[in-house]
Amino acid sequence: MYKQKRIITIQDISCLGRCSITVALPVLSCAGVETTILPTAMLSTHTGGFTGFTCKDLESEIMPIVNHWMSLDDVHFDGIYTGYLASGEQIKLVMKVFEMIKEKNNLYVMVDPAMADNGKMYPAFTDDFSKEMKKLCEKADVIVPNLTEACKMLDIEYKDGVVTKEYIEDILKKLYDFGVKQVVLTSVVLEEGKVGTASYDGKNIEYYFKDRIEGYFHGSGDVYSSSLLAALLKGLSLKEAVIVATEYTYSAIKRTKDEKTPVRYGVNFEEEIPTLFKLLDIK
Ligand code: PXL
Repeated sequence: MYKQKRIITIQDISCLGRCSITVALPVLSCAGVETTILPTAMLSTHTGGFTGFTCKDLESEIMPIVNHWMSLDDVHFDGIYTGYLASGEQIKLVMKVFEMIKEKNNLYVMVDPAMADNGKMYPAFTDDFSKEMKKLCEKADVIVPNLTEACKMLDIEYKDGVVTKEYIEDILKKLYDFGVKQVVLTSVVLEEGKVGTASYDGKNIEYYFKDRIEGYFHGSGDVYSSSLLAALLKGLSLKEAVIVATEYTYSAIKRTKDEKTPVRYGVNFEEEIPTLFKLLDIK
């Protein structure tokens, strides 16, 4: 019998600017996944490309919310997906949440260590935050770092531009040694003008590339991770799920670029949802 999957996504609510929960919820819902939210903070906008944003930390709500869920004897969760987390303290709490929920459920855990890009940490973080994020990644089944996040967690040099397969495959193996089952490394450039993903499941390394679209597109990492998880929960292989996530994210970025809207408001993933349906074979 078909049983609908129910997951929990743990990340902030950035009210304006299409990222984190405001991306994960619609994308996963479109894929038929029931998406429970555990908001860790509420911001007026995300922290990239805006100044003067507000931020209300919701850390004190996390345990009461999870304790309530755990008191319900007929609730079941299939997975947890974490994205942007606001502090090292929040990461520690999230690790506790993993333990509590894992006790009762056979969970699939995805960690997107959303904290850095283009060689730099996001404005709210120092390099030390990546040490905490590494510990969270060690508790995951699948991790989705970009190249910058991988280098920060591994404390190795970030190389901009074209890199070698040796450099990428060494990183993939070191990330796999965190104890995860699947690694999906994004922002990989092996030749000029192309950007893509390298993935590793302990057996095979796969690559998937698209033409680079010039520009920096806020929230595109969240579109990627959410659609990747949607595809994995539908039972697609890692290789197939990477194709779904890459093609969907590419289509949203392309549309945004063509529309010339200010990129800090995120990518137009909404009007590309029919593309996601086609990729996931949803009628
Ligand atoms: O995943 C991107 C993201 C999510 N949430 C907040 C952010 C960012 C990126 O800057 O600032 C609050």
